Parts: sequence; C-alpha cells; structure tokens
Amino acid sequence: MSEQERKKIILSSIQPTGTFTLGNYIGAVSRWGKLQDEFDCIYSVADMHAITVRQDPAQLRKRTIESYALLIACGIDPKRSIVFIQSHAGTHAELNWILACSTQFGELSRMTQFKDKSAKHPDDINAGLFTYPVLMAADILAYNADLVPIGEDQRQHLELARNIAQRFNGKYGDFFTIPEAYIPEVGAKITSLQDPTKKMSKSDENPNACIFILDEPDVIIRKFKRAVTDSDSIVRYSEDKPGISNLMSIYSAVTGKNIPDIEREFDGKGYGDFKLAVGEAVADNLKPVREEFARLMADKAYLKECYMNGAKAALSISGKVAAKAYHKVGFVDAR
Ligand code: ATP
Ligand code: LTN
Repeated sequence: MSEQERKKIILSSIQPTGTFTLGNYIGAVSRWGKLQDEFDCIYSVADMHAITVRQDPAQLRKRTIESYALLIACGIDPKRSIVFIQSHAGTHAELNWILACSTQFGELSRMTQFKDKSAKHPDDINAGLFTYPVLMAADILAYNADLVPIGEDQRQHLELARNIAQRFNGKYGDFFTIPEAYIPEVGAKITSLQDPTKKMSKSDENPNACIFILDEPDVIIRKFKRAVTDSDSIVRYSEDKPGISNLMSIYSAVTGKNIPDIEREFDGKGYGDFKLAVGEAVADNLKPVREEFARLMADKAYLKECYMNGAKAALSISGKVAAKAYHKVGFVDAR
C-alpha cells in the first residue's frame, strides 16, 4: 500500500481511576468515536497507569470493565477500532524498559503531572509515578501512531514521547513514527465548576466540582446551577471571566454552536438562564451514553469477548514492533 493510501493511525487511552468526567468526555473520549471514519483507531483503558496512585484491587478491576464499557457507550465501535485493556498487552511493559533507557532523569523531573501528583500523594511518590510518561510513550510508539487525541494536560507527556522516539531513532536508526498531539480547539481544558482555575479531574474530592458522565439529569442541572462564576451577569467569553468562559466552552462543545453565536443567544439574559441551558444541553447529550452504558454492563459476556479480541489485535501489532525494537538494541532474537 502506498503512503498516500495508508490511513493514519490514531491512538489514545484513559485511566480507569473513576467514572469519566465531562472534561474527559469533551476533551478526549467524545471525539474518539468520530475519528473512526477517517483513521485506523486504537484505544485502551490504561490500568497500568492507574496503579501509579494507590488503588483498591477489586475496585480497579470493576472500574476497568466500566471504563471499557464507557468507551463503547461513548461511540467507539470495537468492530471498527482496536479497543483493549493495557495490561493485556505485555508488550507495552517490554517497550517501556527499552524506552526508559532512552529517557533522561532530568526530563522526567520536569513533568508537571508528576509534580502535581506527588504533591497530592506525598506518602507514595513511587518510581512508577515518576516514569509514568515512559509507559505512555510505549503505549503510543508500540503502534507507530501518527496522531494522539488528548486534552491540553497531556501535551507535555506527548512532547516527551516525541523526544524519546527521536532519541531512540538517533541511536539505533529510524524506527519509530514521531507522533503528533491532536488537541481540540474548544474544550481541551474543561475546568472545575467550583474553581475555574483548576482542571476538572476525576479524582477531585468535591463532587460539585465535576460532572460525571453517568450523573442523572437533575444532578447535572443542579451542579451547573451551583457553578462558580463572576459577579457581573453578562454571558461573554473572556480570560478575566474563567467560570463563565468554561461554561461557554462546554455549551459550545455539546451543541456545536460557536462562541459569538452563544453570546448573541444569551444577550440580555442572566447567568441563571444560561446555566440552565448548559445543564439541559449536557444532560441531553449524555442521555444516550448513560443508556448504552447500562445496556453494556448487563452483558458482561459481550464485553469480555470485545476486550479479548482487542487484546489479540493489540498484541499482534505491538508484538512485532517490540520484537524489532529488541533486535535494534542488540538483544539476541528468540521469536
Ligand atoms: P485523574 O484525575 O485520575 O488524573 P483525569 O480525569 O485527569 O484522571 P485521565 O485518564 O488522566 O483523566 O485523562 C484521559 C483523557 O482526558 C486525556 O486525554 C486527558 O487529556 C483528558 N482530560 C482529562 N481531564 C480533562 C479536562 N478537564 N478537560 C479536557 N480534557 C481532559
Ligand atoms: N496519560 C494519559 C493516559 C494515557 C494515554 C496513553 C493517553 C496512557 N497512555 C497513550 C494517550 C496515549 C492521561 O490521560 N493521563
């Protein structure tokens, strides 16, 4: 197949650290299904990344299956894309080691997620948390992905994955594709509803800060009503109005309307009307996800069939890449 005919490879992953938030949905997962027409897509549940912070084993297993079902409920079709659970492809851990030996201590020390998470868990600053971005590079490079759809917070990790790939290629000869970040223009950083200077995050302790994509409509509407905004009441997008601008990005992402149109729509109306409209639009948007999730969770055999097939497909690609990487660095061939 010529280079022109080959579809680009998309790869992304999400940690099973809780029910996905509206931030995960708008910034990442809701886009993943839409990419399936144009690209060859590979998606996974990053359970190996999740254990960089302490997890209850039974809870992790449950959340991993739920996250897998959520990916499908959000529009990823396991017949058209490869959808798998990260720990089922041992090749990622193999590549992780090889790539760790092409990663500098200094560059890992600069990762802001490591700094944030180690500040949040001072009693467990483990080596896995530190080398987390190397495993993420392995996830990506194992499939020679061209594009990686992620939210803004992952840009630095992706930049590091590019550097690792370039360093490996420099040492051993051209091998890995250099991946590019694929970050949305609107919604790449949805912020907390209670502190609009902070990212909306699954692990926030304040339940009002976060919309979870399985929240019931009345809960969603109530959380938006309580969202922190500024004291004037003009619906206008501006850096000095982070709360209202965040709600406008959310409204724009779920309705497809652009910011100037939203400003016109709510001209002369107050924050109360706008917050209600955002809440209703989000609740409508998430309704099919909630219904499909319930249907999938009632059919565990189907989910298992999907993730077992996903693992086989993922291993078939990443196994060849890992074997070649082993050869490149000088290991004696055994397969
Ligand atoms: P945790 O709280 O456990 O760190 P998280 O909510 O940050 O989890 P991840 O699993 O780390 O979620 O991220 C999955 C995807 O969602 C990534 O592509 C990430 O960039 C994106 N994402 C996470 N939070 C947001 C957000 N608030 N706005 C936009 N995109 C986001
Ligand atoms: N680190 C990512 C999750 C993740 C990922 C990946 C994203 C793990 N492996 C590969 C893109 C590609 C995060 O969202 N925290």
